[in-house]
Amino acid sequence: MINKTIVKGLNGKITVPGDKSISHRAVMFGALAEGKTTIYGFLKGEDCLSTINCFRDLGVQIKVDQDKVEILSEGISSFKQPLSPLNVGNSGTTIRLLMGILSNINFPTTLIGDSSISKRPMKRVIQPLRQMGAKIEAKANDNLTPIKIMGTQLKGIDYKLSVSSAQVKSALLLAGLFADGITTITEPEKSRDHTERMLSNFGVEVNWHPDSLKISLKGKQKLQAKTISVPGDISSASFFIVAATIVPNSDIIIKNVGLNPTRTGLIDVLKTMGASITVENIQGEGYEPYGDIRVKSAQLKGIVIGGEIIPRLIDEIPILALAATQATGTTIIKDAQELKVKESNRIETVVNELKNMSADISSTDDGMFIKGCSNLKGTRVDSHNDHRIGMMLKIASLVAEGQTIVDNENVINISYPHFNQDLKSLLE
Ligand code: SPQ
Repeated sequence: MINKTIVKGLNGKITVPGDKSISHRAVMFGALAEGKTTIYGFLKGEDCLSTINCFRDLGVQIKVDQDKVEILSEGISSFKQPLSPLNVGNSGTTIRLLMGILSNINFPTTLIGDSSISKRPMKRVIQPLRQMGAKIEAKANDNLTPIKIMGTQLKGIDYKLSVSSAQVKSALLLAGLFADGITTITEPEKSRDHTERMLSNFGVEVNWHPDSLKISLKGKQKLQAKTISVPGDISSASFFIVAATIVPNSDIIIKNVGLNPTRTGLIDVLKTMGASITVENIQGEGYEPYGDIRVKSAQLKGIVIGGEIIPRLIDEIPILALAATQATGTTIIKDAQELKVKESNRIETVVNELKNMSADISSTDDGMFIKGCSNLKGTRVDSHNDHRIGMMLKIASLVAEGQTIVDNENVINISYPHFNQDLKSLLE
């Protein structure tokens, strides 16, 4: 519970936990490679631990230490048939990327998850995998969990995605990696490219360029085990970037944040809205760039957000909506229909919960309208078991009059187990 009257500004330095998308991929690629892969900066959030558990169930040796994760594997051919269904918990990334990997394996598997996963669409992955020859069955007209995969030898395809999705793209690239022939994927807009970058890092030949919408690779390639350092998650940092912007008298530094250009849309948009954000000490060019982000309080102004930038900030829209409630003028978020199929329907949950706090916000079919300079009021709100909604509401409580209680806030452990400690340290 936080009371606005006692919030004097956010000050100090924090280091956010490792990037969730990169942590998942590091475990998967380490399991697919031959030899020992060591991962530093791994995110020990519930989603990434689900990925580890699935690969352990497939017989891969994975050791989780205080500062690193070690994976010992002899590659995909050494995977063993699991004794029970693989449980991905709440993680869309785990289930979709695993579908690509498991379609090539010579034994059957079943994938299940929690109640949120059981509502998320899987047809977008199943359809192209079937075109590659995969034998997959799913509930509700091939769309919902449980997913049953028979396992067979796939063949490469040339496939144009109808929605921009890093998970679909990655699932197909991982399937193509062990298929016969060449797999080529074209996206309508550029989604996050961690898979492409990490494939190159593990020694796979990928025909890819950071500015291109087309990626292709030849099948039957081997991955070489690696040491990987995971930068801080910009999606986790975004909650504090917005908090320091909208809470007066704030000045914070967030260290070692991933700055992959496919993920930095929030910084671009907030700067256009008038935020005071500077990025310093940029390192790691070529692989996954990272640096320190300094944020000071600033008055924002409303803008229109849509088009090709949406995939570059899709997970940051809940916190961006909160920022817009404190901006002057109106903010329109459009072209963001994908929000409806995340851990919750994020158009509905953002609009309803911010409305509960007296924001002037309404939903549209592909986004939301937000009238700014709202005096938010503390009340009882709900995360809807969506980690990003839970964190957005905790930050909303900093600028709301009176007390805010966030129900089901434990879901924050999905991606940011120390969120409350980091927030407290910046408020002290
Ligand atoms: O893994 P999950 O549950 O899908 O997580 C989310 C999130 O907010 O943490 C989405 F709800 O992030 C996705 C993201 O939206 C992670 C991801 C990835 O690692 O490949 C890609 C994005 O989804 P998409 O639509 O591009 O496939």
